[in-house]
Amino acid sequence: MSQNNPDRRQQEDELRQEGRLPPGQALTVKFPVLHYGPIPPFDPSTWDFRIWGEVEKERRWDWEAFQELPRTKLRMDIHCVTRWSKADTEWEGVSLRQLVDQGIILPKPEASFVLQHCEYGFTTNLPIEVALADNFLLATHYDGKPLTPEHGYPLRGTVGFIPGREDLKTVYFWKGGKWLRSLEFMTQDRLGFWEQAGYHNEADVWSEQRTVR
Ligand SMILES: Nc1nc2c(c(=O)[nH]1)N[C@H]1C(S)=C(S)[C@@H](COP(=O)(O)O)O[C@H]1N2
Ligand SMILES: [Mo]
Repeated sequence: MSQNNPDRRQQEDELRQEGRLPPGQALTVKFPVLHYGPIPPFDPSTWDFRIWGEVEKERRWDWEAFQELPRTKLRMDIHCVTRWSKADTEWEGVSLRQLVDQGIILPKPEASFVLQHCEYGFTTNLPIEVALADNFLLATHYDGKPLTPEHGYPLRGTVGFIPGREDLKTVYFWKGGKWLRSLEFMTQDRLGFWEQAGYHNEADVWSEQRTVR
């Protein structure tokens, strides 16, 4: 579909009228792929997911055990700093909030930031209150199907805007790490990969916190 097709324009106008299109963004009906470096292979026999750092007890799940964690569905609008937005994206996976609520993860009281660690050393950081909000998910599925390799299979962080939830901070989509392998809870903030490259640490979509230079 071309970016100028009339359906897309109409959807974009509707979204804007509903107050769901942040400044400087355009609606896309595609799902662009954006990342640095190659797509990592997945081997379920060696894959694991870990929680570590400022937690009462570090946790580790292999691929099989990870499937047993409580699951959640989440519908959001996602906003990429490169100015495309995608409405009503459907995700499924594990809610960090729920893992904490159920005592499966116990952050220490002094834990204030969460760093997503991905394959090949990619990282991205969030304040703990953003990582524990309803609009952040450890996603295994998109649109009812397992993630495709280029979108982060088997696991990625995902973050976006839930219509009506203006109370939640909404950050650009780069704050969702593809090929996610662990979460490090931290007392101090540490910049992730794109944040070190000059992307804005806060990344609020409504105030266009895109870059710092
Ligand atoms: N591991 C990894 N995750 C990443 C990135 C990356 O370079 N490596 N780029 C981020 C950026 S800049 C964006 S915009 C989104 C894009 O996700 P998509 O390719 O599924 O659209 O992934 C984010 N997650
Ligand atoms: Mo991006």
